[in-house]
Amino acid sequence: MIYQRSSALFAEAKKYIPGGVNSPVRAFKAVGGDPIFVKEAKGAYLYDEDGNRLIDYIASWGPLILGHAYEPVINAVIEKAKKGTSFGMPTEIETELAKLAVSMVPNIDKIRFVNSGTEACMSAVRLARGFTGKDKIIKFAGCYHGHSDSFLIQAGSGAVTFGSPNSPGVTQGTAKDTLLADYNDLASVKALVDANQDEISAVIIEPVAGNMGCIIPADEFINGLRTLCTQNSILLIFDEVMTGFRLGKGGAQEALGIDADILCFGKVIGGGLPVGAFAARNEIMSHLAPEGPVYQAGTLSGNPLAMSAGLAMLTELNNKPEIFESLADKTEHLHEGFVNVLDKKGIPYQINRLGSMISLHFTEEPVVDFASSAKGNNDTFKKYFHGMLEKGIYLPPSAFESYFLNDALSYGDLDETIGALDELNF
Ligand code: KE4
Repeated sequence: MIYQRSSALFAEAKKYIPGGVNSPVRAFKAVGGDPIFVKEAKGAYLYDEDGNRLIDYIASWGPLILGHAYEPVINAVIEKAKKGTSFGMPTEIETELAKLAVSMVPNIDKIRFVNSGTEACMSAVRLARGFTGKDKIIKFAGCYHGHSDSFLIQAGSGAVTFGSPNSPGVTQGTAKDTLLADYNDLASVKALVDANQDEISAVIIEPVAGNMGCIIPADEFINGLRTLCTQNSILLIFDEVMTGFRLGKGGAQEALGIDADILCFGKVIGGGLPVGAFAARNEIMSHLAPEGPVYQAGTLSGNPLAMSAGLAMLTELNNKPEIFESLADKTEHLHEGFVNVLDKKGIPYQINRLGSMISLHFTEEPVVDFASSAKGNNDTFKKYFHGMLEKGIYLPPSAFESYFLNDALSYGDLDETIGALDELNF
């Protein structure tokens, strides 16, 4: 594969944009080398600036669950754009998407749209603090809820690459209200609850983690967490920015059988345009301005173009729930193919998978939390990432990410991916 034009574009970008990217994880810092600049995409394929065709396993980090340039989404955006792009006034399509989302997701009566997953999670925490009157939150090492100050405490995803548990710029005043527990370790949560009686407003969690690779919660952990929160009047916030509308219509709540108090969304809900959202039952959402005192706002929140993409996407998923089964079957096929190849190669590995989320870790021990995820051999991961890229397979450029399959992937694409792994010499 030739990447000359991508490298030239990267050099030019670095003159005007910090690190040449608008989001750090795109910069290949975790795997080395220059990032690939994409020219266009269709279905399961990316076409980069050097004319290479790449089979895509990140789907823009999750949103493009039906593949790139999905006709119903594209047509909806084009038609809406002809009538204007933004008004700063309420529009009917916001209500249409809100009604659809509320009908698909358990335990929510109302939803507020914002412009990113970060905004959704940041606003959900403010709402929880406003509703409970308590300041502290618990998050989990390795979970990533966006780049709001309260969350950049041992965050996952790109924040891990920079090895900065607390990003500079996050004040001690902020950090003190964020308590840190370990994923799949209920005792670590209980210890914090006992030590901070009546001070904790919420626990925020990725119900299926995707920012330390994919990690599935143990039944006793996630059920115990729900019980602990209920017993201590602590709101349970499910950050479903990744899992929402990906694991199924009802996301992780449905997949795990757990009722959350506040839900955060992003990615799929916007169909590839900038949409985040947070949602809850009326008792909680009635505290949000202008109905209640908890302030939150946004110039482009509910933007008609973004709403049209999200409405087209969620309508497809709502009308064709078989898509979720198709995605899960394809992901299982990839998993099985990887197992057959990697067992033959005799290298230590773990694969975690739920629905269309999957990750490969080069380590002996099961990956159940941030510490065990961080034990993965990153040198092996780098060889894997670049070796697969050379064969036209585009994977997340970090071991601390989940793959996101899209339903445009064919079984031929999956077998080509498995074959590429088989040809790698680690
Ligand atoms: P955004 O602000 O990037 O839309 O969403 C933040 C966020 C919140 N919660 C979860 C569970 C998330 O995974 C994310 C964002 N995910 C990363 C990928 N791990 C986005 C990629 C990037 O940072 O460029």
